[in-house]
Amino acid sequence: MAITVEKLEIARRDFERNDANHDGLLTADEYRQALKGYGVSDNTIDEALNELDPDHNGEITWFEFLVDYVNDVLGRKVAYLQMLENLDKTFKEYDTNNDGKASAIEITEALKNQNYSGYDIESAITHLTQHYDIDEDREITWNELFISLIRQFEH
Ligand SMILES: [Ca+2]
Ligand SMILES: [Ca+2]
Ligand SMILES: [Ca+2]
Ligand SMILES: [Ca+2]
Repeated sequence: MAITVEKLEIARRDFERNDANHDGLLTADEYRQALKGYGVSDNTIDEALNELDPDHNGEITWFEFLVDYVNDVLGRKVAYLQMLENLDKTFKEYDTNNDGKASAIEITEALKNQNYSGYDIESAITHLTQHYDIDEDREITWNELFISLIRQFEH
């Protein structure tokens, strides 16, 4: 099974639905309450929490949730936290207006600011959009970048 933008959006909605106080973090209690509503046993919930919260601080971040979700879907350990954090950092360098999308213009600006000295910027943009812009709208979203990264490990 492959990871798609749609699947990531569904996972995000699951996360947000379980996050009862909408603070962007899933506490163990919030998760427990949500799963109890589905009749899941305490043991199963404990096991799930163990995997979802690898640093055992009682809070599940979106990244922790996503790592677990992706590895579950793929059936092996492909995603890990450090990977998501690095990707997030890179993405933010490109998405300068912070709207969740890196446009061709933003990428051009970012490359110029980095004194990009590889092949010319236009081919760099073409390369980036060919590899990461899944829906070909000339903007790269965080999800598109993430999926592209994961795909390298799917084969
Ligand atoms: Ca919460
Ligand atoms: Ca945690
Ligand atoms: Ca942007
Ligand atoms: Ca796109």
